[in-house]
Amino acid sequence: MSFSSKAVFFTGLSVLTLISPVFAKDDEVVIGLTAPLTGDQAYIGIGVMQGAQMAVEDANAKGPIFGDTKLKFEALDDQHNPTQAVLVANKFISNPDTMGVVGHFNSNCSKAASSIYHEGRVTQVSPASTNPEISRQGFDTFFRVCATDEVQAPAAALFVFNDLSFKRVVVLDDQTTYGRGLAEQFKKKFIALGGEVLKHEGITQGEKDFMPLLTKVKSVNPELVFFGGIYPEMALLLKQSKKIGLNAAWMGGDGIFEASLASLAGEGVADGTYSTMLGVDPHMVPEAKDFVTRYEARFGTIGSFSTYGYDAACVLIDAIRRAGKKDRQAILDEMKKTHDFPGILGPINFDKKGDAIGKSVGVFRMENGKFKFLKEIKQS
Ligand code: ABU
Repeated sequence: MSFSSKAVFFTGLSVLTLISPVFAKDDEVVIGLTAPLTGDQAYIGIGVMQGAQMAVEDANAKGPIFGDTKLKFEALDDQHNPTQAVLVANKFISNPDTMGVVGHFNSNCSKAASSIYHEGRVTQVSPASTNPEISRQGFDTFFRVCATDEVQAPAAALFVFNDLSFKRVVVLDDQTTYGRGLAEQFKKKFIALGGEVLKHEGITQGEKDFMPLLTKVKSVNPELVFFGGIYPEMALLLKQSKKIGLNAAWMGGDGIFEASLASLAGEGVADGTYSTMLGVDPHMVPEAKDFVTRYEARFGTIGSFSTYGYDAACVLIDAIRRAGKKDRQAILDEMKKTHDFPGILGPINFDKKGDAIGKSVGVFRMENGKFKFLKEIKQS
């Protein structure tokens, strides 16, 4: 490992870099990973991290990525906070060894940080940020391996209206980029189908007492409550709705699709909850079997986004391998040429905005504390 003075990077925009310039290591390419690794969303973030980490280890087990160069995995916590996400992105781009980043998990973090990766010409691959606005910002460094909420939310509305035959719903959201966007898209499609939205209210992430809100929800007697948000708040909503005797069904998107929802809500409370997820159960996918088996032997039950972390890292590593050199622009150029990359969740292709093409949505129902697959709705 040697230090190369020619490879000292000064972005001019990163205070971190100006204070402490970082020297490139000739034999190392860093793949960054960022997600919420502490706090109330850590269950899901750590699952993503472990998936991406396994992709890097699998690649290194095959030998150098090119020449004598090996991959190094570096994980940073964005705390699902957009301000922290920008700091993390600046830290990654100021390291001249960083050639790509898997992240962020949360759409508000991906949206805030994507201009930083663009400025540093670092390829960003989100495993999970589903808000459609992120890729409309026009940053050519942004990619994602998941469907967007323009696919997920209408699929949820179709399921509620046609399969469950519910026509009267309440919509709640956590007022984040993801939660609000998902709720709005769900509402739009549900109304277009002929359904009635009795109420649409916002909550705040971190809030603990939803009793006054749920009392209002109960007063309009909905058949179902749709929540655009993440599992910690969903668990409290379920728990408190049971307490006040709100008998509506509940549904959310991929943000609530986390095994710990059951334990956080309390025994049996989350049973019957519907959720969409960005694909089918990975245990059903033959191409994912080897990864799932190895993951579960090492870390325990697979996280809901671990396969996405793995696929996001693998498609990035493939671009680095094809570029054959430590050059951010060359890697980005290769990333744009990705064609039918064999991801464990199916072929990966990107449109011009960096959005994944052809990804489906799965619908699940929690039974005995586990999400059980019900049906797949394909992207049209
Ligand atoms: N899509 C799941 C939750 C993460 C986000 O998009 O904010």
